[in-house]
Amino acid sequence: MQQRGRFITLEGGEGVGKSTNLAWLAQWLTARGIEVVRTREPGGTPRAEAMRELLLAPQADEPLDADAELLLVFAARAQHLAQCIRPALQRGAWVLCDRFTDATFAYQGGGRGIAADRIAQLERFVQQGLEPDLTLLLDMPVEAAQRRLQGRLAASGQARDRFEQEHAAFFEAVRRAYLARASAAPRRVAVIDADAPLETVQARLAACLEERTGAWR
Ligand code: Z5A
Repeated sequence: MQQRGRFITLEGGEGVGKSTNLAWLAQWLTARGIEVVRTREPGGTPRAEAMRELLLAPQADEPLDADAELLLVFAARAQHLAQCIRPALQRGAWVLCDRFTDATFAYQGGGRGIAADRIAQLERFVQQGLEPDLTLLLDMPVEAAQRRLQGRLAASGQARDRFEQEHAAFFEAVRRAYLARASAAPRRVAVIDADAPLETVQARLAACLEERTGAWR
């Protein structure tokens, strides 16, 4: 019988290097003969990407209610799970996802102040027990990550999205919530110090993957 693929998520605040390292991780796994599906949240399918637009677009004349934001995140996740993640895992591919439900506990929980048990109810309802096999949490001080993000925004000419417009206290709360999730689930979540040159971060990721995935293959 075909073995279910593995589900790996990459997490962290903005600017910590998730997108940069996701591409590198996909190459690392592909070079080891693994079929990899790269995806992201919110998004990952055309309909879920449309929900992402609703979540990220700044709209000063009508603030997005925190509960509506939470439900939209999980609506996009339900679609992503049904159309992309579950089918890929079932055929034996490994799914590499830029953010997943830890981001909801960090942003909607830590950042917006929604109680963790309300988020956990939706997690059970939508995921039906599916959770990542491994989560790589890229962690670094908020101020340093913001400098990186500013560099990227200046180079691309992109405007800040609705989350990127938040204040430092919001991002500090997000970081604390992420670290609390890691402490509560150390077997699933590996914290990677991302405040270092890219080659150093990638060496840390490779060492962690060797150790954690060695037993799976
Ligand atoms: N959100 C939510 O609220 N609830 C949820 O459940 C989920 C998401 C799933 C969109 O996510 C928003 O959705 C997000 C939370 C919310 N909020 N925000 N903001 P996103 O993942 O698309 O957005 P993001 O976090 O802003 O991602 P990002 O800006 O693309 O950051 P990143 O991927 O972590 O960083 P990067 O683009 O790879 O790197 C940033 C820059 O630093 C870039 O110029 C790199 O070349 C550079 N870089 C990367 N690594 C290094 C090192 N090691 N040294 C030096 N420079 C580096």
